[in-house]
Formats: sequence, C-alpha cells, structure tokens
Amino acid sequence: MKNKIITIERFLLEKQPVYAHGELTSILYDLALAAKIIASQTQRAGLLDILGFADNVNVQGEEQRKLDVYADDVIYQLNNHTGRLCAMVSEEREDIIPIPMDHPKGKYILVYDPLDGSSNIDTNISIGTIFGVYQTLNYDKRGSLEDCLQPGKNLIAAGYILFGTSTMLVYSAGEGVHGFTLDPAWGEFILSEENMRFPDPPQFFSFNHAITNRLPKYMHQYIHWLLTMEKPKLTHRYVGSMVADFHRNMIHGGVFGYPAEATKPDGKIRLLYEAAPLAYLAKQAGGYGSDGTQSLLEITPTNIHQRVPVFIGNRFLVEKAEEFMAMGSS
Ligand code: FDP
Repeated sequence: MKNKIITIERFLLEKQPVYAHGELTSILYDLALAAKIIASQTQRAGLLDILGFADNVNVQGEEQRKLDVYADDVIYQLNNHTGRLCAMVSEEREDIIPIPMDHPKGKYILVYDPLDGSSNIDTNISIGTIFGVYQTLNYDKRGSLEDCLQPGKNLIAAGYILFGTSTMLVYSAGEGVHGFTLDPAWGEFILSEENMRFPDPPQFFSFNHAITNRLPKYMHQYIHWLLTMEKPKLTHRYVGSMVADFHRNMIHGGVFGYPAEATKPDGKIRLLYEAAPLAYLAKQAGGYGSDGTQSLLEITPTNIHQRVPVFIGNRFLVEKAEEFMAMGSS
C-alpha cells in the first residue's frame, strides 16, 4: 500500500480537539454508519424499485421521494436512543423531534436534511445529507424549540455525506474540514482530504440561470460580473444539489448562489439544516457564506424551516455579492 491509511474512527480518536472526543465523536460515528446504510440503498435505488414519489408531501409542500423518507428514518433510528441528543430537526418533519421519554437524553441537538437535492434522485445525480450539531441551552430539560433555533455561529460540528461517484463524509468539529471516502469493499471511511480549503483562484460559479429573469437588477449585475471576470475566468457549473455544488466548489474554488426572487423573498434554501451547516464548513475551509447582507452564521432562525438567500464559497466572490446588493438597495 502506497499511502498511510487512516480510518474515520482513528482520525476522530487521534486528531480531534479534546472537546470533540466522547459524545460528539460518537454522534459522528453514528452519522458515518447512517451514511453507509443510506449509501447501500441509494446505490441500489434503481434495482429496488425504491424510486418514485412517496404518498405524502413534506412540510415544504414538496413531494417527498421514498429515499428521503428512508434516509430520514435511518438517521432518526440511529440517534433517538443513544443518550447523546436531546432533540433533532429534520427537513422532512414539521416539528422538532423529541427524544422518546423511554430513552435517556443527552446534551446535543442534531439538525439534518436527510437527502438534499432529492429532485435529482431518479436521474442518478449526486445527492447528499447535510447535518449540524448544537449544544442544548438548558442541560436540565429535554430539548425545546429554543434549543433548536440557534444561529449557525453556535454550531459545534457540521458536515455532509455526499452520495456521488463515491460516498464521502466531510465534516468539521471546529478544527478544519476533513473528508473521508467510503471504500465499499472494506465498508470503511478512509481519510482522503485533510484540511480542505477553498483554493484561490476559484474556477466555478453555480447559479440556476433559469430563475435569472426573476432576480432583481443588482443580481443581474453580480451574475454579469461573474460571467465577464477576466482574472480568474470562471466557468458555470450547476448540479442542482446544493451539497454537490458546494463540494465541487470547495475542491476547485467557486461560489454557489440561490438568491431571493420577487415571489420568494427568502429564497429557497433552508437556513437551519442546509445553509448554516455549509456556512460553518465554508468558514472552516477559509470561505464565507452570506445571505447577501450578513454572514449566514449570524442569523438566528425564527422557525425551524426558515428559508434564506444563499451565497457561499470563496470569500471575495461572496463579498462581491454583498457589495452589489448593498449598491442595489442604497
Ligand atoms: P432539492 O429541492 O432537490 O432538495 O434546497 C433544495 C435544493 O434541492 C438544493 O439542493 C438545490 O441546490 C436547489 O434546491 C435546486 O433548486 P432549483 O431546482 O430551483 O435549481
């Protein structure tokens, strides 16, 4: 074997800050196990006749695909009885998820989007799970709504699992962003990217151009700036799964944006379990996430499914969006 092989287990034990040992480390193990279970299902999706719409519509009014429901359930079942969490929030469930009374409660809150980019499931395009971990505000009580409505700056860990050409778990517990690739033969996540950083110069910008006509003038100006920049010259790439667009941009440099539209003043992306965890990772990787006026990490959600405009990636590309927005609204 050419290189040193470091499993996620060994990495978590040896390289993590002291405060990340113990319970938080165990939550990350549980999420790594969830990743393997969900990956085994996503890889066989076409064979298992698991595709197609489930019978219900989620709280966002979007049709849930069966794999969303499955992924949601896997994460819930693996975490509801461990004694490490006191509540969870999932994109697929309307209210906060309490820990059943017959199980012990812990001090952490897990927020997650079980399958981001789910409209891509039936076309074999990358999708992913996004997660964030907060600490409870009140150790004596079982988790409350207040515990869940924390700004991203309070996150103590965040990450995503990308189901793409390979399955990757990328996370940060406050000391850099690290990526692990699942070796399907061994069933192990192996360290493949240590200390991921948005490279400079960046290569890509990722916006859904189909909505451009519905965007305000300052957004047209910003997108024109991205299109016509000479140094560096950027190329457009848009998967339509934010987690996949974010991952590519963190590896090659770039910016992902989902701005507000006249009819959707809050944009499309959910703050608590999509935008904030990715903004936390972006910060850890030397990048930045903004709603166009302020850091996404500074926004305290007022409801668990709140949406927010998003610009995330290399800092100077995101700050330029803020500049255009400030000019547009002055
Ligand atoms: P999806 O609805 O498929 O779950 O946040 C949801 C999201 O995907 C993002 O992952 C993705 O970037 C965006 O919506 C895609 O929206 P458009 O189809 O409007 O581009």
